[in-house]
Order: sequence, then C-alpha cells, then structure tokens
Amino acid sequence: MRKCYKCDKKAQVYLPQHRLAFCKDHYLEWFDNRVEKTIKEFKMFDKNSKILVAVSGGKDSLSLWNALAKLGYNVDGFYINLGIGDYSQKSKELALKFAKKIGKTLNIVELKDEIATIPEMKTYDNRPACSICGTIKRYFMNKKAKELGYNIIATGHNLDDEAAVLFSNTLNWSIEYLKRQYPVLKEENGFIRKVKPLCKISEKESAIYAILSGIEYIEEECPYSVGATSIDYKLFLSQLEEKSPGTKLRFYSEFLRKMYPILQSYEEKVELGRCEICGEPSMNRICSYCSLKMKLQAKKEKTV
Ligand code: Q46
Ligand code: ZN
Ligand code: ZN
Repeated sequence: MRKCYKCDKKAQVYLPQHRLAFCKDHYLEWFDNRVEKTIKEFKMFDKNSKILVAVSGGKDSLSLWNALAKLGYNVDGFYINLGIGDYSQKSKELALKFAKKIGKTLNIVELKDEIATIPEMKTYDNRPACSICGTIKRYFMNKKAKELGYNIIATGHNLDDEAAVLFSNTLNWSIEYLKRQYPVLKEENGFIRKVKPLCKISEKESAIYAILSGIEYIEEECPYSVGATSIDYKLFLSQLEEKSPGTKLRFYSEFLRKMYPILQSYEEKVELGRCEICGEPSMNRICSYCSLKMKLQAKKEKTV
C-alpha cells in the first residue's frame, strides 16, 4: 500500500512526475499550494486585486475558481453563453450552480443579445468556429472586466494546454507568439492583465482536484473542438509523458526559464491603436470584433 507523503493514511492520488502520493486532504492542500506558488512565482496578483475568472463550466476553470476562493482572493466568475446547443446550456447551469455553492458572483454575457450565437455566426462567416469564438471571448473578457471594475482576468489554461501551444508554436517557429507565451500578460494599451495560475498543473491533476472537491463540471467537450490539431499535440505529449513522467512540465518550465528571456530581445513590429467604433485596443482601424459584427449585419441584411 502506498502511503500519503504527508500522513499515515492510504494514498489516493499518485503523481509520478513529482514522485508524490497523497491522501485526499493532502492532495487538495498540495493543489492549492501549487496554485499559490505559481501566483507568487510570476507575481500574478495579490490579496488586494479584483479578479475575474473566465469560467467555461469545465474542470479547469471551476477548479481554479475554487482554489482562488479557498486561498482568500477576491474573485468572481465570468461566463459567456456561446449558444452552442446543449453544451452551452449545461455548462451555464453548472457554472451558476458552482457560483451559488461558493457564494460568489457569476457575471454572464449572452452572446445572442450582444451579436449572435456561435452556430449562427458560423452560417455567415467562413472562418473556423474556434477562430470566431476566440475573437469574441477575448473581446468580451477584456471589455466586461474593465466595465465591471476588475483588474485581473484569470483563465484556467493548464500545463497540457500551454505545452501543446508551445509545441505548435515551436514546430512553426512562430516567434511573435512564442514571445508572448508567458503566464502573465501585462496590463497595457487598454488590455487588462491576464494570468494563468494553472500553467504548471496538468489536466489530470485539475480533474482529480475537481472530483475530490465535489465540483460538478461539464465533461463533454465543445462539439467544435472535434478534429482540432491541438488535440493531436496533446495526445503526442501525453504519450511522451507516459514514457517519461515530467516531460511536459520540463518542456514548458525550461522554455520559460531559458528561451522566454532570450526572445524578449526580438523586435516586435506590432503597433496597437484603438478601434474607431468601440474604442477597444486594436491593430487595425476597426477591431476584429466590430468588423465581425459589421460583416454579420451586412450578410443578414442581404438575406432579408
Ligand atoms: S468553446 Fe469556442 Fe472552444 Fe468551442 S468553439 Fe472552439 S474555442 S472549442 S475552448
Ligand atoms: Zn495525508
Ligand atoms: Zn471595435
């Protein structure tokens, strides 16, 4: 029988990449401490910050919200109803249920009232659903957080997400993206500070935390995620991890430690201004959200 690393109880969780085993209570404590350590390591925020967690109803964002609340941070949730059939309906219900359970506010944006649902937009735009969705989510997260008086946006991106993006950016030598792949994006040019406190926690670890904490989360993936290349990268990295535990964490942490500082000397040619319509930060005269909205309007008028 494997014993807990901290007490005499039987271990319920074994983490081969850290060579650690824990009982339920000590695992939850380890997870919260790891989140806290990451927040401190990257100087993400402190107890005076007003934090908004982007909640999808999945295990990562709800585990993050739970951990931050337990650690005593001033943290509310933010949910965007994308209008993707049963998936969105169920995830919204679970997000609301969780907010009620921990006694925190869940701020909600209904996409159908702001512009149109993702499936509706798909019928007017040829871009992949995830590209439209990404534009929309980034736009509303930033805009609403400012309007509601928050100064930090925290997302539930985990180690598997970050390692897969890093892998993809390295395969393509996308220097501009690699240069920005850091768990903290500073507040500047109208953007609010964005942080990823789960960047050193694997998908498996956050799922175990959610289950052991009794968090109800949506297990189904978004229907548009089927066939995404990032899933292949995650699978590939997980196979390497299986053979050699710690690979993902090493890949990501060593990038941050050795490569990220070097990349900062790489000159960026991006000039950021303000959107002429909504005033949000934009590289063009009109931001991608407003041009999407205009395109949608024009196509709707044409079909009437
Ligand atoms: S919600 Fe949106 Fe994801 Fe669905 S449409 Fe794609 S980006 S897969 S995280
Ligand atoms: Zn224990
Ligand atoms: Zn705009």
